[in-house]
Amino acid sequence: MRALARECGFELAGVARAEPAEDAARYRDWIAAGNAGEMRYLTGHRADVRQDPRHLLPSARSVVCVGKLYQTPWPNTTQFHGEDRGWISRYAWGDDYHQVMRRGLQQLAERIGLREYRICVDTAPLLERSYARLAGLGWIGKNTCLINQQSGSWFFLGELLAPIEIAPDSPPPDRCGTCRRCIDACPTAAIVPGGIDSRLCISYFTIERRGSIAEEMRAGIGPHVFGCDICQDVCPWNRRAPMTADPAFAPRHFAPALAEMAALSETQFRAMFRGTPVTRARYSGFLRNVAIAMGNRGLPQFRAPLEKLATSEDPVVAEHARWALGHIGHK
Ligand code: B12
Ligand code: SF4
Ligand code: SF4
Repeated sequence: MRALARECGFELAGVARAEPAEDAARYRDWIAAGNAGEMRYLTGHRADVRQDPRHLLPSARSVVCVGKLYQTPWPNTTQFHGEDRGWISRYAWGDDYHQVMRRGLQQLAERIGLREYRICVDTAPLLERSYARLAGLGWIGKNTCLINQQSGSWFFLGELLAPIEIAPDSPPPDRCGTCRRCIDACPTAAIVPGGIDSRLCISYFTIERRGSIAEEMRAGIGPHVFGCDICQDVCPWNRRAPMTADPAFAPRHFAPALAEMAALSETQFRAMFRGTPVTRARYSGFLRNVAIAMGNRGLPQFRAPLEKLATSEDPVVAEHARWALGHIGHK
């Protein structure tokens, strides 16, 4: 199975039984504590479906879990200091992984000879990290990412639910030990005892959150305009993480000039980020993020582009630009 998966572009692969995951209660507790914020696709009926993969494919006997590296030889957030630039998180520098993973999983299903199967990549109601851990792909770190001893955590997950019995793998030991670098480095203290409190996480604000972002949370977002990598950048297991061999993840835009981003029309935004995950923020959310990043950078040259954004017809963008104008020159 691992050899076949490798031929389909997946560096990591393993198998778990298609049964309720042993750590499913953690998910229920996480939701009950309000940690999902406004991500409604995680709560209600979708939360119940997550408890058992057979809700997604009743005949499923095995969950084939795969991992695909996306690390490229480009700087980490923690090593980059372009004052006039915003930061896009590593996973969004190249092609949208959903399509790349799906293509590979489709090939894998064909190689195995499956006629009935279900592909899951991120959006399906499946506890991807739980099954990947059970399938031996890694342990769940304190930053909640799945970490592999040789490959670190810069990899995406995908699954093939299959109606055939395949010998399952077993989970590796937890190798975080006494380390707590991710907890200490998180600028918004979003790593809490039950996992990530999305209501505090920069990734949630800049990707998932629609509309206004509470004023008290804006400073913590720093220069991030899409996603956040800090809790992975500081992880010692990522120091020697291998690079992806897939040209799909070659960086297109990683630290764009904020003034140029603020001036993009909606058509230009779509053209620039077409086929990358960044479009998920939508034009309005992206300009809102750019305004916050400019306010946090505080450079005088951002005054003119922010004044223009403050006249936007979009009330959210206009309000965030006014807030940012109040922070220009303060640094
Ligand atoms: C919602 C979501 C988010 C939310 C919430 C994140 C979170 N940590 O819960 C937000 C928007 C914040 C987010 C951010 C990111 N995400 Co996200 N996200 C998801 C999504 C859709 C669901 C995750 C979820 O169910 N969360 C709820 C919690 C309770 O579930 P969980 O963290 O998976 O925990 C389960 C198990 O891990 C286990 N568990 C947790 N802790 C422990 C500890 C031990 C000891 C044990 C035994 C078990 C255990 O219990 C839980 C199940 O009950 C998944 C895809 C999917 N369908 O699973 C992608 C996914 C987790 N995201 C991913 C990525 C890449 C990211 C970002 C790096 C993107 C970015 N650069 O901004 C950040 C990372 C932030 C972080 N530190 O987690 C990848 C992670 C790959 C990996 N190697 O781990 C996934 C798997 C998508 C994919 N298919 O590749 N994400
Ligand atoms: S992604 Fe960023 S904000 Fe979210 S937990 Fe990690 S370091 Fe904190
Ligand atoms: S930084 Fe340390 S505690 Fe956090 S996930 Fe990595 S090894 Fe674990």
